[in-house]
Amino acid sequence: MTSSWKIDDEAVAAAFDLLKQASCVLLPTHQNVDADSLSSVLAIKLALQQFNIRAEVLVTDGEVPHSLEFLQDMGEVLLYGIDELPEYDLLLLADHSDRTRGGAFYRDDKSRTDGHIPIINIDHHVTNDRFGVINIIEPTAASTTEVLADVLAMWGTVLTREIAQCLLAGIYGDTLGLRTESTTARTLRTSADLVDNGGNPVPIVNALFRLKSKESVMLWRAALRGVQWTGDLIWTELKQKTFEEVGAQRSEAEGMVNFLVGTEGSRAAAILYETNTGWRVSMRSMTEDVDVARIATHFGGGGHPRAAGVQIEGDESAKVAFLEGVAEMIRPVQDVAEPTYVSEIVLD
Ligand SMILES: [Mn+2]
Repeated sequence: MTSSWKIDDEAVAAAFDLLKQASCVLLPTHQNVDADSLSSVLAIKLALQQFNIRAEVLVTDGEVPHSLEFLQDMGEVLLYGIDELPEYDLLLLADHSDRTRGGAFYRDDKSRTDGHIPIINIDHHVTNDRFGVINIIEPTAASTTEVLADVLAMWGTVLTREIAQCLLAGIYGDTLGLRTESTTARTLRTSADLVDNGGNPVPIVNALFRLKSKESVMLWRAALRGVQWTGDLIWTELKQKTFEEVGAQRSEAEGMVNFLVGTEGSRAAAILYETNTGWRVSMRSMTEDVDVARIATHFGGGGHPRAAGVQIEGDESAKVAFLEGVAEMIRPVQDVAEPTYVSEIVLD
């Protein structure tokens, strides 16, 4: 697969000008922070330090998932709701498909991302609605960190071992270790360059894909027990009380949907996390003609063709309506069926 995207160098230069004028840049992660989100903002913070630009990483869920703790060696982060927010005059939202993705940081005061403090938007979601004053969006990039590898180089950043490790972790996170359809020759070349500059895939692969807590395994047991089908959609649900019972974090179930999507006979997979007001749904597809970003957008969410998410508000009937709606949307378009004949001749 070739990938010919080219960064908008005017936008990259304009972003750098704006950053140089800021007294403090706030770098919030998106909610349900993942490796691409946290690595992106850590890499940006490290890069800006080289130019004496003050920047602070804010984990908007208020906690760093266990599997991402290895990234904290790359720099300090502020936890929303625990650490005091700094005075900031510029926001850089990386890996946010829209301005509402900032978790509790956004929900507690929606004016925070209304644009009165200017926003630089760097992302790779095809559904990104270009909410920034400057938008650097590459929808065919495998991760935001893949975009940043180019952006940081264009700013003249020295690619230190720490920055290389952050960028590599983000690429590995969003490509499940260079295994997704979004992984291009360019992604592989960029990853190789990062390894040449001191990036090490081993701790990344271990932390993201191999090591798991006992609690995590018990959570998976509960999720597997609850596997169901609605049409060609394979799905499971995790209740809030299950997380309490097994003592697991929400992020520890994230791999489950990637596991389910490979099930033969399915056309899409979903995991439903119970919330106070409904469900947060994570969806996957491995089928060329099933675009889960389109389905998620239909229900008010967004994402990528193979991985997307949506929030469902309401009671059980809203959940059933959603599942049946998805099942309908993923139904294969029937070829004109050959008439089938029942033979009376029984062949051995
Ligand atoms: Mn991403």
